[in-house]
Amino acid sequence: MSDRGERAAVGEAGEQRPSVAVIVGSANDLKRLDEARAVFAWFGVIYEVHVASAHRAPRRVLDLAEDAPRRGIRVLIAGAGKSAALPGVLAAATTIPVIGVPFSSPDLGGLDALLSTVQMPRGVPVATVAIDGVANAAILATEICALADARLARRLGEFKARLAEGVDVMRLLQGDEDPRADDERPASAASGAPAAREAER
Ligand code: AIR
Repeated sequence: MSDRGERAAVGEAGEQRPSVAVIVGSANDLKRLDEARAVFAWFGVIYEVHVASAHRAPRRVLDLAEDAPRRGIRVLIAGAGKSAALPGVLAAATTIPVIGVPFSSPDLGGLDALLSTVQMPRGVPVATVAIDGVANAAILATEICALADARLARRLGEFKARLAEGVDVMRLLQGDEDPRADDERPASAASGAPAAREAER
């Protein structure tokens, strides 16, 4: 399954080629991607989303990994829960960087997926972020893309400057006009819902 609508909806005007592929192990994981979507919208990074399980559809996972460089993908984000083989299998089958996101689950809280994702054998690295750390995965993917993209590098500079001012990261990414943390805001502003804003194109 591939979410092409998402691919078309985000990114710079006129450019439709995704540079990041996000792959999750189950359709049930898609709802976990909202913070990554917010990051990509804020930075104007074009991405695509696929569902492919390393255990249920291993051939599809290998195809995605092998095709990615030819399609211009610069980095893969792979998220899976439980016995999370997906990031490692993708990393085994491609030379582009793989960022792994261990997803939490009720039984072991995500420790199972964390260990499966982070404990890769020497020679096959997966850059593992925190359990459910999809925002950081998307920011790291953006940083990798920015190595060859001056506009993205400038936008990352703006982002870091806003962080240093003490803004609330998710408020900033979600387009809140006043992204200060609650204890920094006037009482009336702190209770208001974040205003929606189109990502910069
Ligand atoms: N998963 C799917 N195939 C292999 C693994 N490890 C993961 C999914 C999901 C969890 O198992 O990434 O987080 C439960 O998947 P489901 O489809 O049973 O809800």
